[in-house]
Amino acid sequence: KEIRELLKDALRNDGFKLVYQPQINLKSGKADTFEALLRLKDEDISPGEFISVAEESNLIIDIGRWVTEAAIIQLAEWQSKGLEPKPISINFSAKQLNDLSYVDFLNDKLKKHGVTADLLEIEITETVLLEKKDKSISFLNKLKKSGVKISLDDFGTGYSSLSYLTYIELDKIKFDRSLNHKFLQDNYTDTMAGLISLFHSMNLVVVAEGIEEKENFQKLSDRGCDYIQGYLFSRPVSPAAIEKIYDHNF
Ligand code: G
Ligand code: G
Ligand code: MN
Ligand code: NA
Repeated sequence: KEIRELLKDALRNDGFKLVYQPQINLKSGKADTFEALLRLKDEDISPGEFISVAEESNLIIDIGRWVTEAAIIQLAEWQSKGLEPKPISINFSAKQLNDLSYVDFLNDKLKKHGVTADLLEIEITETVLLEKKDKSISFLNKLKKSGVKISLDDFGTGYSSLSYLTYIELDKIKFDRSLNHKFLQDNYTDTMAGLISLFHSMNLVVVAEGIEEKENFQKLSDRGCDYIQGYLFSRPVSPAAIEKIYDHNF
């Protein structure tokens, strides 16, 4: 079957699930945000593959809404179990800027499930900021006004113009794995420290993604990085597995 058909089936028949990867707060040593990553329940197709099909076919609009509500339901479930509230972040494709009632949808679902907006983070990439500038900025400002947090994902992989950092109020910046690998080599650790303090001066929380080695974790920690997300601490795992490490000291 074509991937597009599998995605349509999954939307109709509850065929998607979310797995979660913790971001470790280096001050507390605990997980305090969980990134939701989409999976097909019954198919062994990587998200790298099916997300691009979803984007090309516009199915990403409905899928993006499914992800949004599923994350909100998860927040409500953890809340009802008495767990300390910790945010979930979700990924947002540039194509979803065409979903003009997305912010209304999001606000409705937060209300319906009794979840406050500050527990949801939306991860955007540079392409979201580059495409159709005026329209996307007003979309993002409306999103921001609803109270959700906005983070810039995959920093260091694109053009990384800094001017767009002034268009909208971002809360977090996530350094891509490839950037971390380059700048954690011995000759560039000062550059890494400088980048982190540059973003701190803009009141952004800095997350380093894709950290697999203890040595790199230590370097980032010494240079003032706020959060680390990577296989060193945890792969993306099921909600049940997240509950087991919810308050764990990493
Ligand atoms: O864990 P991983 O292999 O899941 O993710 C591969 C890629 O797919 C990443 O770039 C990630 O941002 C993207 N991705 C995962 N889940 C989602 C989602 O729910 N929505 C969007 N737009 N992208 C996602
Ligand atoms: O594009 P985005 O940053 O949303 O994608 C997150 C992707 O990075 C997911 O596919 C996730 O599984 C993957 N990832 C998270 N931590 C690590 C890591 O330590 N190493 C590698 N190779 N991939 C990681
Ligand atoms: Mn992401
Ligand atoms: Na990334």
